[in-house]
Amino acid sequence: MKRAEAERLADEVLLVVRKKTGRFFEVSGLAGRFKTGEAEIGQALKSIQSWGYRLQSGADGRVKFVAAPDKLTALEIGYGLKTAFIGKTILAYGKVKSTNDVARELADSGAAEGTIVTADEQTRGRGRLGRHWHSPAASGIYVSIILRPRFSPEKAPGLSIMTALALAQTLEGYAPGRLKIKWPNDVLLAGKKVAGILTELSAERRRIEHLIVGIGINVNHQAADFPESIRASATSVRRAIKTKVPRVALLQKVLRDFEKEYLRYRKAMLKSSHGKILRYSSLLGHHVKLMSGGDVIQGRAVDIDQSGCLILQDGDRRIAVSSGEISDVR
Ligand code: BTX
Repeated sequence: MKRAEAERLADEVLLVVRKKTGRFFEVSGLAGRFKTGEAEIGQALKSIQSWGYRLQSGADGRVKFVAAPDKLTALEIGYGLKTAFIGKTILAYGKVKSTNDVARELADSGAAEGTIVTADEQTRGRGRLGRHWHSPAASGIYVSIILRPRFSPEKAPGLSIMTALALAQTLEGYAPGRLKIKWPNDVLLAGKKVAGILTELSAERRRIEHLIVGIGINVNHQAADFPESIRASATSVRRAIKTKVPRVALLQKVLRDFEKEYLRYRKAMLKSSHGKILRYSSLLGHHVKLMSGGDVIQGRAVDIDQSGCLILQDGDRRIAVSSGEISDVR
């Protein structure tokens, strides 16, 4: 049997045995079902185990599926993913420089809306303004989502806060009541940064070519996994709830919540999510100082409008800021 054929057989055997987790299958029965020999099925079962799946062999050549590995492979992420179009195509890598860079190349060569790129580790994970996003192996989620919305480029900035809202809602299921959104693109857990968002736009005149939404989530990091420089300001889900969290299931929920919010955003921007955003926002009511397009702006944060702008009140003046770097909050 050729290698590709053997792999396909292993894929199919895996699908059959995992559908009935806990039930024993006769190897001879599987051979009959796939019209092949028992030796080939034995080989397929070995391959499946080498991928990290746990199988249990019983008496008389029977075998049952026990558990899947918590590995960010395309097969695992796609298995049972309940989305309409986000993650219908999945490219899952072990190690890349930046998933946003891979996604941009794919988008430039025509990848469909909803295509996602994930990595177990990033060597040059990027934050905003050329900053670094610490992305160690086997502990975080690093995913980039390709979007091709039909709205105009001015509506793009609000997608960061929309994504932050989706992430806050997902993580709320793990650490109820402890999530906040810090405009424009941070998600805080117990007051520390647990996730970041990097949205990159490619547009021509009045039309969006594509948008890449890059999401980094600290999932199972221990304190020592963070470099000294961010140890006090960063956290992970595991640090906050003292339990290791399966990354595949978390990513599937993220993709689902992201899709829900994105569909709302396409219809009416943040109109129907406005109340939730205000509830999660960490800045409202505070005096905020920020840098935006070379200017220093300050005032009391009073709202986040339907396009994702932060609204500051400075005396009689109301200032809408579409993007910026917060330097002080009081
Ligand atoms: P940001 O510019 O808001 O945040 C970057 C800053 O956050 C850094 O300067 C550092 O102080 C701090 N930081 C770095 N790494 C971490 C971390 N793991 N946890 C908490 N704080 C950290 C945020 O930019 C946007 C991050 C997006 C990352 C995703 S991962 C998938 C995709 N690919 C890629 O290269 N970037 C995105």
